[in-house]
Amino acid sequence: MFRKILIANRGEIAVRIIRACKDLGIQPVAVYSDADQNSLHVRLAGEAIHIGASPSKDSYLNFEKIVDAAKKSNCDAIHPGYGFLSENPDFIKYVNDCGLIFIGPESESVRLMGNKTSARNLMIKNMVPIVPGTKDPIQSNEELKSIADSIGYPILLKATSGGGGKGMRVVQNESELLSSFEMAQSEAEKAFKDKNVYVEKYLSNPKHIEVQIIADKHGNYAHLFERECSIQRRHQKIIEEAPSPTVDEELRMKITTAAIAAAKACNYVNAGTIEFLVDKDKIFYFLEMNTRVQVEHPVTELITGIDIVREQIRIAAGERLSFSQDEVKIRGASLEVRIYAEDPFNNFLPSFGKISHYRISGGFGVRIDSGIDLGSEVPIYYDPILAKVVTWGNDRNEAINRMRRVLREIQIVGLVTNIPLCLWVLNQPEFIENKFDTQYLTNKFKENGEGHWLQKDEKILELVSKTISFSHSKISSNHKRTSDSSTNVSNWLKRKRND
Ligand code: MV4
Repeated sequence: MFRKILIANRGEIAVRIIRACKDLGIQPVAVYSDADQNSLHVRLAGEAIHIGASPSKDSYLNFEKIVDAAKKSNCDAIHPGYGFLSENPDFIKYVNDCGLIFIGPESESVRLMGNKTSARNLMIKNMVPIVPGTKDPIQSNEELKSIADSIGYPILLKATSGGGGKGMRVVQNESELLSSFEMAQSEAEKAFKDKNVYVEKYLSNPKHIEVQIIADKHGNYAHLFERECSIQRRHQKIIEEAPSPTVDEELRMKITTAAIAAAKACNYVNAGTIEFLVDKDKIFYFLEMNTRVQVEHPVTELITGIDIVREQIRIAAGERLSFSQDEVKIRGASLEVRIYAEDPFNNFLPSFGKISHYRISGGFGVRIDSGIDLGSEVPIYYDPILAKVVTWGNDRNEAINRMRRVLREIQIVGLVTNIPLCLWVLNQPEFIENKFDTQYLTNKFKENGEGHWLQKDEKILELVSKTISFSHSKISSNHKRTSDSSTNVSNWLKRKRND
């Protein structure tokens, strides 16, 4: 087993991995940028190495600085977490060439799955259903026209090197086709330095359901069932759950079998996720594979009792899966809410600053993976996720009820958070009755006017208990009053425009 592991990440996922290391008796080593000097992950690691300036490209995205830190601290392996360098095949190769172990899949699996058309072709070969569309990037306007006609509108143009919703464009009819094609290509070129675009049939109102898989270096594969991730806004997931209330035994059998086939197809090792779109008739289609540990992995851990990060580390060290497929059972239901430093009352404007009051929740069936603490400064440079609140219940209703209780107990002052929005969703009949899909929040926002829709909802004021409305009004006034946070917001807007 490893003696020391370098965690090439920050925030709540760095904390999560540090804890798994400690539980295994491994010494965790943190890295941090200027902005993260006093952050929770640094304080919990015991040993931490400064790797550069606050912008990610100068620190968390810098290959050399991260590998140098690992060597300097005598680490055996690097855990990348999610985001940053976690799905960069060149980084994996660099780590290996430097004599270190990357806790994740092989570079080649990541490269293969990162290219959406090569992933689709691999799925076809392995009998995994994909969304109808092209096998290869589009070469000409004429080709595009005839393909669009044969698939039928609406179609979706997707960047071959894209993923996670970047570089997609819906085309409703032929009149928009060529201009959309040009725009999609130039967006793809800008974002991924690859202008290739391919075509899929556009599925309206799909559900997003994904399967957690895990494999060791000895050829053992297992799935850990599915997660439902349809409650999202602009490709940012907000609430996830396991199991999916949509998935019955028949669909579960089919979709998990397909997920294992997808993982085997790219010789996958370590933890990964196969994303599917599921339509009203419960027909499922492979969308893409995430070759990393995901934000929402805890809901799977709570229903299976398997520590996914612990398994990741053991697998990278050459050990076998600590369980077999038939030992994995679903027990109860789990819900995760992502707490973001964003103002749902004001167009989701990011909120930055110092946490001046912090009360977290707890109790039976509650897990909180937080990257912040009283006194933490939330910097502008990174993802606005602060913490994840995860509940377990004997059934979905119990998990939802518990989540409502927990969100009302939490107090975060000094920043604006999306907690009121999460509470609102948890009380919508569509959510409770599983009548939602990936378009649910978008449609709700359209109906109510994005930005100020929550304020128009009388019930939310009642629902968001005294505590939260107190925190919120206090936070909003602080937020507007301090010159610091307005400077922060204008800096953030500048950075956004430069991106
Ligand atoms: C789609 C789709 C409809 N039809 N593909 C968005 C993220 C990226 N991974 C793929 N995405 C989608 N692909 C076809 N052919 C709708 C989406 C989509 C979506 C998917 C998953 C979760 C949330 C979503 C929100 C909007 C659109």
